[in-house]
Amino acid sequence: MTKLYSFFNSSASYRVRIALALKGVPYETEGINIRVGEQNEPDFCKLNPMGLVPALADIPEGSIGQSLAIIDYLDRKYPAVAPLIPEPAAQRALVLEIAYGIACDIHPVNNMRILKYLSKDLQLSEEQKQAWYAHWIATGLQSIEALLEKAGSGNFCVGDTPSLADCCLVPQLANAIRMKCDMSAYPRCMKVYEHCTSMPAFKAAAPENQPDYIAPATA
Ligand SMILES: N[C@@H](CCC(=O)N[C@@H](CS)C(=O)NCC(=O)O)C(=O)O
Repeated sequence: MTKLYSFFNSSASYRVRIALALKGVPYETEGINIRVGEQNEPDFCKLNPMGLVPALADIPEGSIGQSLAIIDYLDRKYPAVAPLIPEPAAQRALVLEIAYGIACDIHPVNNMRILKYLSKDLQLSEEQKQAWYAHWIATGLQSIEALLEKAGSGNFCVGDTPSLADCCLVPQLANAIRMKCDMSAYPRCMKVYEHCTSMPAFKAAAPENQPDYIAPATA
């Protein structure tokens, strides 16, 4: 069976889990605990040489890394169910503009290895690291809010059905909310978030519903 190498709290993994659930593709989860460095193990790096989750494996083509490449693969492989990347040029461009804005411009600067580098190598304090995180979230989400306005968003980023843009937006917002960022300036983003997270496919993909979920320490 198809395997998804995933970490419950990884937003890039969460994007792919949403796509798999929307398309109804059965798969097994292989938990990769990025907190203890399992993403850098040689066996995993054979599946994804970037040393980052997710990776899709046990498919006829071998394995695929990069969440957007995986979702594009799924969309080509299962085009009849829940199409995620529209064909018409204008709609497609809007969906990709939002998805790339999140995956290429917002997510990378707040990835775990970057935050670890800020703390361990550059010796930034917890407050400084939090300020870095909140700054790039605010900068990025302002732009995404403007893109949603351009797209005329409602329950979804673009159009009346979920797309790759929603697969990217929901996990990014979940991270920002978990990190206690102020979301009041992004009503369009939050409307999409509230609607999508009420849908069964998005619920199935949520971090707390994953087999490798680790509850936060209470203290
Ligand atoms: N562009 C990659 C990003 C993947 C990525 O950054 N994954 C994170 C979790 S969301 C990760 O594996 N982090 C491990 C680390 O920072 O060492 C994708 O879309 O798949």
